[in-house]
Amino acid sequence: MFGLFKKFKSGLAKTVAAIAAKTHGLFGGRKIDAASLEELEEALYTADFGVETTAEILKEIKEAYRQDPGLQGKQAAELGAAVLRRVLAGSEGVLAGGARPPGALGSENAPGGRVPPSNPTVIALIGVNGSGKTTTSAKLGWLLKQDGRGVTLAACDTFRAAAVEQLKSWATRLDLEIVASHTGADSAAVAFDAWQAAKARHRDFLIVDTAGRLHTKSNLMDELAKIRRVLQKNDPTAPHHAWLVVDGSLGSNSIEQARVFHKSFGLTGLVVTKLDGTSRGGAIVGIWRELRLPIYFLGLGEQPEDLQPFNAANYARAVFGLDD
Ligand SMILES: Nc1nc2c(ncn2[C@@H]2O[C@H](COP(=O)(O)OP(=O)(O)OP(=O)(O)O)[C@@H](O)[C@H]2O)c(=O)[nH]1
Ligand SMILES: [Mg+2]
Repeated sequence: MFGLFKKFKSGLAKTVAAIAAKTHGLFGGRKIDAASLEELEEALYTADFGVETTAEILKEIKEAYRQDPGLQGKQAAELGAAVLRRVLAGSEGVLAGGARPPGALGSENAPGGRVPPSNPTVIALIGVNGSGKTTTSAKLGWLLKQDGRGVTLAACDTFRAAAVEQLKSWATRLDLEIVASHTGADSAAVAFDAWQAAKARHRDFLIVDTAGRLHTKSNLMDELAKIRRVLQKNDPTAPHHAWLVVDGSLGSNSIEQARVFHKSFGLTGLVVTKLDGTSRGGAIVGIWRELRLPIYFLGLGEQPEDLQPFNAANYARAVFGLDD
């Protein structure tokens, strides 16, 4: 599960166009000057990198330019990418969990020498309506399966008509195991049953899709708390991950959402989706700076393989149009 550089570059193409093509591309043809610096500054603002990060990038490049008036565009892009990496230090979520390696204690009893996990690692995906929870559940299940992990999906959006069908059709398409009930069923009961099924089948991960909800609606936030309580009847440490799925094109709006969800539910990380559809992919940096919640995955398109583990170096180099 490595962040594929080419995916970052193509998925972030609109942001790359705003930063790299307008600035690095332009720099490529000529050396740094006052006009190109101004263009870079404007492009960074427009792409939602935020005041602080933009200032830090400009400061570094201006300093290098002062010392070397022959500074080339590519060198400036390298400096910008290095600043982003520094700012994003610690922002990469690492998904642990799953089966113990063959040869570990008890492995002789396991099929194929693979040690079943004592309990599934539970990932709950939450967020406002339409942020990408259901598609992320499916894509994540597929990604983990590609990585050799056993996965069960829990269709806990029993609220929206057709939500269960949506996840079921993804599960069929990607050949994923799913536990679902009907629209209107108790979502916490589905979570409970899905956990039991995942446990009985020795699955490594249980991915819980939940209904979209406004963070301001307390009754719906209570439903999330109930899902948590019920999961904890099975495993007091569940859910091991509670990720807010945020639409990356919403910029600073998502920061406010995340704050409220974090306060009422206790988030452990983020998935930022729809970055392929926006030229404001710099928002990730602001989100990290403000919230300090690790970013686990980025949604860089609609296909299963477009969900990529967040990799700060890939991200930083991609947006500045550099090679990996
Ligand atoms: N281009 C693009 N589209 C995405 C991405 N992630 C999700 N989408 C699309 O966004 C739309 C909403 O996605 P869902 O997964 O249904 O969102 P949700 O959060 O489950 O929505 P509710 O259950 O209604 O709250 C769908 O059309 C997805 O295909 C992404 O990374 N890139
Ligand atoms: Mg959904």
